[in-house]
Amino acid sequence: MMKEKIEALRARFASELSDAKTPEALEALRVAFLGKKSPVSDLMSELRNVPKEEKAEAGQLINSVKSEIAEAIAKTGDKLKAEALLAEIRSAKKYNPTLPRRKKSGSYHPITLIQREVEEIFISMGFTVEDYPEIVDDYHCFEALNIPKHHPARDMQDTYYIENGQLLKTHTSAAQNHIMRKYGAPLRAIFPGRCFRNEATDACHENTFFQMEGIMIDENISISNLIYFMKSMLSEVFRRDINVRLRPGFFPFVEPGFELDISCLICGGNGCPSCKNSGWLELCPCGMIHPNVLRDGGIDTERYSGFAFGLGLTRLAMMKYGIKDIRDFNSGSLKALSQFRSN
Ligand code: FA5
Repeated sequence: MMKEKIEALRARFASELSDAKTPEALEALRVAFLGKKSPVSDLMSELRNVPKEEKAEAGQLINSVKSEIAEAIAKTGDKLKAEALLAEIRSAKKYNPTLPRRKKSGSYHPITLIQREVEEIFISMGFTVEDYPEIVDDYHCFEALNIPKHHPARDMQDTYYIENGQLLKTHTSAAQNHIMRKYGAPLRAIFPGRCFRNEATDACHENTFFQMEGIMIDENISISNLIYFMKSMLSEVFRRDINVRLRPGFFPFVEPGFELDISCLICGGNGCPSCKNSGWLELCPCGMIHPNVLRDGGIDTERYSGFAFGLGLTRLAMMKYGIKDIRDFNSGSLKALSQFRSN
């Protein structure tokens, strides 16, 4: 009788165990089969009524089913824990050794920053921003600027020629003719660009540097307009009083022509390598556009006149950011360049 009850208990436990799929269900099963009021405890109580000669065997059977149940519950508990761990690992984000560990943002080059700043200033004064190639022809770089072949003014810009007769733009003035022809008069435009000259480099001379050209053509344009725009630009860029001087300068494409220098902000005007010990830095030659240049650009010189300037953008960045040596700009040194704003 006892044997049959134990077999029935085994069968019931086996069936209910197979339904226990979670740790909570398993714990409930343990309490139901091994707790104080359970089939096992009932069997223990019934042992009292078993005849004496069968008691020992019946007791062993009850104990062995009790340990079987306890063992099965422990084993199933371990299995459920292992399955839960596996599910957690599978649902976790996959490790990818090729992904960058930390997002590192770059920074803008100081030339980009100064260029954008000056562009904003001129845009607010009604100028458009134009682009022009770095490889140009002789006509645009020189002849259209009143610098014919064999003119001594060509010696001022030691030029890199390429085999097909074209050349690397020595100054942004090379775009003047193209832009005059593109828009006609009246016209207000700036055109920044990289320039190349075969120069011996020092603290304020590079073989590759940036300029920003500007032209304004309209009726009744005079030197006063030129001085007004130059002053406005410099006071916006530096946002403080700086010493400026205007002196006569020769460029075949302007008449009259000027050199606009600023007092060196690296040494306060006392003289240092950045200003070749003069205390002044040549920053922005300018002048009234020569009638020959206007005519070549298709502009009616009876009606219109204009001014042009060629701002040394790299030198302006030196002064603005206190960079003592112009060669730092092209150094590619992340240590130096990453000090500038990243947005
Ligand atoms: C010119 O290039 C003229 N096209 C400027 C101009 C435009 C004059 C319109 C009149 C009217 P210049 O060679 O001086 O001029 O150069 C202009 C500016 O570019 C200089 O004042 C200087 O700030 C900068 N610059 C010239 N050469 C270098 C160089 N090697 N390294 C760095 N900056 C330079």
